[in-house]
Amino acid sequence: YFKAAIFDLDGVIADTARFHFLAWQSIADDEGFSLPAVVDDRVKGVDRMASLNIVLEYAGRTYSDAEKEALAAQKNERYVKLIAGLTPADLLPGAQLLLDRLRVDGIGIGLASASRNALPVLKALGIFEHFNTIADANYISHPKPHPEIFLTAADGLGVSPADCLGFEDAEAGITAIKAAGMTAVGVGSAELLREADDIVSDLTAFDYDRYFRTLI
Ligand code: B16
Ligand code: MG
Repeated sequence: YFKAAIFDLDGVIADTARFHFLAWQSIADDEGFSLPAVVDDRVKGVDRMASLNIVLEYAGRTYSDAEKEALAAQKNERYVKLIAGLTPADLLPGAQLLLDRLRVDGIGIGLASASRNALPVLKALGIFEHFNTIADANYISHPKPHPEIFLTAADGLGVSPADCLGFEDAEAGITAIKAAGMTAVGVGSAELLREADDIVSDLTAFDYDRYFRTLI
């Protein structure tokens, strides 16, 4: 049995990936180019500046560092506006029940999110109190697929990586979990998340008793 669960945020717990994509699309619109749908998957789990670099591949010209800083800031302003209306209804299916069960069973709960907006998102969704430790992009230096963010969360929980189960919707995230020496549950497309040890379409399909000991 595992002693801790470490979650990615966007696309695993929170239905926010669509807002990231919308914000990038509006930046592309302003700049006069369009984004193919595949960008939605390409920016999943990828930090803000690296996401911008992916977006600008479709721009047809190069941008200076100063221009990039300005566009990244603009995208974030728009994203922050889009998430201002988040409520517990924006939790993804199965997330609330899983977090509640883990808490009741005394399993450590950690967050490993590339988003610098993770804290306000958790608070708006009403699940901030469930987390025993939070590792987000504000506190780490190597983005996913580097294992640092998952190792930081395990450290915060005081649990060794081998006893942690990681949940991710992004390929880079699964790679990070595996590189950290943890077991990976992919949430979403089996095609994209091939490296995962287990794959579920969403958290309602997660087989709790296979991984965690139920106390009551
Ligand atoms: P921010 P996760 C990631 O969060 C998103 O999947 C990714 O699309 C986004 O660019 C990144 O956070 C940075 O977000 O601009 O808010 O810092 O999936 O790792 O929880
Ligand atoms: Mg994600």
